[in-house]
Amino acid sequence: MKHKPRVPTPEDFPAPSHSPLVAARLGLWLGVAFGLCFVTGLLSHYIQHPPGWFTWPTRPVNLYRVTQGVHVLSGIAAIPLLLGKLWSVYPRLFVRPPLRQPIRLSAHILERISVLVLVCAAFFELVTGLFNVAQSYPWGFFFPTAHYAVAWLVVGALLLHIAVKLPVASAALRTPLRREDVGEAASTGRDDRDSSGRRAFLRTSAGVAGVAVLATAGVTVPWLRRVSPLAWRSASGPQGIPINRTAAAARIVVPPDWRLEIVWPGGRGTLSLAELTALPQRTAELPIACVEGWSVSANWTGVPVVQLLRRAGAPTGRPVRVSSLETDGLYAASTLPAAHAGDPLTLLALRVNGEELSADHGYPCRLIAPSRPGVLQTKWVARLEVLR
Ligand SMILES: Nc1nc2c(c(=O)[nH]1)N[C@H]1C(S)=C(S)[C@@H](COP(=O)(O)O)O[C@H]1N2
Ligand SMILES: [Mo]
Repeated sequence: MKHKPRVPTPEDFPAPSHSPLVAARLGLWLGVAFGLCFVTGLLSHYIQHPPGWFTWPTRPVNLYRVTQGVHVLSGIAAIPLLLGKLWSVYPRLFVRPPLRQPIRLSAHILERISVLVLVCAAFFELVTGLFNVAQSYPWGFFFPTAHYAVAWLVVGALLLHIAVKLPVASAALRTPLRREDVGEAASTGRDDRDSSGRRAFLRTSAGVAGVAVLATAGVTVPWLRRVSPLAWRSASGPQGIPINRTAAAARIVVPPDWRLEIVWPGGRGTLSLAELTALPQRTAELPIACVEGWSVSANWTGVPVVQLLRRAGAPTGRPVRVSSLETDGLYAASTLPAAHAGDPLTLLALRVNGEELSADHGYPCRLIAPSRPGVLQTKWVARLEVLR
């Protein structure tokens, strides 16, 4: 028998996974994953670029470690869920709206454009996020800015998509997987086959997302380290902590006459390393929690920043700018908000896990503060400046 070539219609894709019952459930899971990813990403952005109204608590000490772990792992879970969802709905690309109703046609085209924006933006976020976690930047733009801007595009397009699909999706979610029509009488053999096909597809999608999370969660959940073959960072760096930027890469040379400089409006003081070491020390277990999702706890020993300021006669209760010996580099300095600067667990650390800080971990001293992104835990500190 000869067929004339023709454009397919959705009826040409009979697999049970191409069902609104499947698409709506995957959409719901994906919505939860994207929602978690967006909220935790927004928090991370605000912590690094705080608007005036924003404050981030210093306790629990692992708070940022948890929110950023959720950010990266929900993004990883979203990758297989998004692929499954696209598989489930792609036959709808071949829906042909009636051409004779121009209003419906233009609404249809607008809706399709918003879906295109959603899919492209979502892929952009997931792929750039994955590359960032792998510390690979095969592109010309600055990752944090682009990743943040496109996140808003995803949220906008997603809200529009949810609004448009709400009637269909909520009906589909209320329909049990076994029947296509709620009012249907006794199920036929074909229904049974379809329903087990739909279940199998959903189970596989959830399973793949679960395995992806387990295979990577060891980067931040210590008791999962042994079951996470794809964890991109572990506790195996020098002194038990990975290093993102080495002293050599940052071209750090500690001058033999290194002194810590403390500056405030109307005053200035300095301390030698011997003087710092002679001050009362505090030891605390605090995590390094990188924005890339990896995190490791360690025992840090040093002088609380608030004690240093008091001793120098500088005012407290204000933000403090922490600068390093690095002359360039994006992370050469960071600002402690007033709450973090005043927290007794915010240390200028001299030792980690009982040893003097190695050059790569920030010798002669580094900042380590509770509930703070790794990128703001400045190494090779040279200067503290109390801001107004
Ligand atoms: N001066 C300086 N401090 C820095 C960085 C840097 O590039 N320069 N990198 C930061 C980042 S991104 C992280 S995750 C932590 C890593 O700390 P570690 O090398 O002790 O593990 O240091 C932070 N402190
Ligand atoms: Mo980092």
